[in-house]
Amino acid sequence: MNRNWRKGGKNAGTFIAAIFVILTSAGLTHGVTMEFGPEFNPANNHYYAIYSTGNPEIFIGWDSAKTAAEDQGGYLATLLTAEEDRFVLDAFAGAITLIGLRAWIGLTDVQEEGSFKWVTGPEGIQPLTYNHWLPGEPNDAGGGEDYVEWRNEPGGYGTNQAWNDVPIDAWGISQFMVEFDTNPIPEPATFFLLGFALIAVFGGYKKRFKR
Ligand SMILES: [Ca+2]
Ligand SMILES: [Ca+2]
Ligand SMILES: [Ca+2]
Repeated sequence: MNRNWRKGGKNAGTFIAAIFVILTSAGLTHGVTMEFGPEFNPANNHYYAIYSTGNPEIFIGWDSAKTAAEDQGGYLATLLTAEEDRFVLDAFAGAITLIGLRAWIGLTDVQEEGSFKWVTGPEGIQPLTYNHWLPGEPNDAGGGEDYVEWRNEPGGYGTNQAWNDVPIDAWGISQFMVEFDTNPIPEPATFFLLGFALIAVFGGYKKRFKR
């Protein structure tokens, strides 16, 4: 009896954990959602998506965005080459035209002022070899701009579609760009297997009441 109870408890724990995995993979536990994408880049087999807080009035800091990107299984995008930069501009051109985008990317000069580095990708810390700054940027305005936004607002500041350094908790940024090495949307087959596993676990959980 005691043993059966323990078995049931363990199965219940597995069941709850499985639900948590589903919620996590759906991005529901962090208050952020995928707004655009994922877009596949055949040049490097990576995927790119714009995530947001879901409300342009609710901002997110660079460090929180970095954590949220990792929680989604990716990282703040690293636009290492002109080709990669061009890809995301083309991929999100529709969204830019529609609403404009201000999204964090994985670039910072927090360790050494003026020396910007990509710090988030699987390639490890990368010095800046290609750049796409807005005219006059990076300007370290007020001496406290160490993190970079990918800023594209047609008709506004950012018409040139490029980068700008801003403070870590910059006012007005509710989006971030996430890069993935594999497709962040599970294939239907994965959902099927997960559902099958849930039924099996739940079946085991119910069984103990019959004994
Ligand atoms: Ca990259
Ligand atoms: Ca700076
Ligand atoms: Ca700036």
